[in-house]
Amino acid sequence: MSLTIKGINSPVQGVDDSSLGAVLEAIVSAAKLISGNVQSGMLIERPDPDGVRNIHGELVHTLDTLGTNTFVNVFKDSQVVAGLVCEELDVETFFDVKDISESYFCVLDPIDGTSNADIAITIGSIFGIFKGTNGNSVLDARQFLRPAKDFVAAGYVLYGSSTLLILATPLRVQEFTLDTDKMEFVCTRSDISIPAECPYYSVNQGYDDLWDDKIKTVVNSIKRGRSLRYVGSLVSDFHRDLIRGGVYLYPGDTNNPEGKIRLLYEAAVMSYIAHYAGGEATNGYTSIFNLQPKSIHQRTPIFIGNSNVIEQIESILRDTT
Ligand code: AHM
Ligand code: MG
Repeated sequence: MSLTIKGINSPVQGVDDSSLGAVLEAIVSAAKLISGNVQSGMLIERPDPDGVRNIHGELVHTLDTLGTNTFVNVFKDSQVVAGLVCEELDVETFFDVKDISESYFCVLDPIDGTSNADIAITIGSIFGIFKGTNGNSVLDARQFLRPAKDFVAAGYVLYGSSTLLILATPLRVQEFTLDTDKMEFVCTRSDISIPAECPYYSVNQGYDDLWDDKIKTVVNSIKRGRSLRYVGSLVSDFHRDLIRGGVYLYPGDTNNPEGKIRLLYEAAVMSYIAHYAGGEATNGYTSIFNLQPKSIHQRTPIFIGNSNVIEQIESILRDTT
């Protein structure tokens, strides 16, 4: 079960549907374009504090707009992506396709961590892919309000000192690195599983005054014997945990009871990757892999990484009064 995807130099394992292959080709071509934009850094990314804000109240950066437009264009051209939910677009977007019964629905954070873009720190694009339900002909939010376990594939692109594509399917989690001479992705890790060790934890410790006692107990308990690493781009922090072992926490607090991370196009995607790499993700009480979203831009608290540490967190939250 493998398929040749334009832009990737070896057949991709876990994919044998040509329409899904076309979705991945669209993502690969967007990744290459955005990688070039990200490399330009401050030549194009000049945040304007008085600029437009998105539905989440966050400043829209030049790269957010470029990233969104790039994905919208490749998905539209693909003729196989029938719909998109995107962090930067208030409502669902639908596209014409060749054959609605062979089409897919994507969720997307086009550029995660844009507040790091003007300081040359790693950022990324996060995507999840659903096969349509109800014969695909229903064109509304129902196509997207599904748990992570329904994705047929999901992943992210990391724009750092190199550009990486992480692609998870139920068969395996693979890593591809962009060869910038040939402008094609090369498989660099063919079957990723989160290591048994968990040397790192990541959390924005600056919010500790806003946490309730349960969260303080969780953080105090899991930080023992571990090094703190916090990039402030979920893709970067999660990628370290995927390859080296670690846990990422973004709990709710008094200002944001549901935290900051969006369920559909951030937490669910990462939970899917973690799941097929042997890890876990929870909102503290329920597995995010199985969590049914209620709205497209819903937020969720998230604790994700090594499964034994996630179980420890759930047990602290269950038992602490
Ligand atoms: P974004 O998708 O709008 O960039 O926001 C999500 C980002 C995550 O990548 C990161 O982990 C988090 O926000 C950092 O938030 P904070 O600055 O509150 O720690
Ligand atoms: Mg994000």
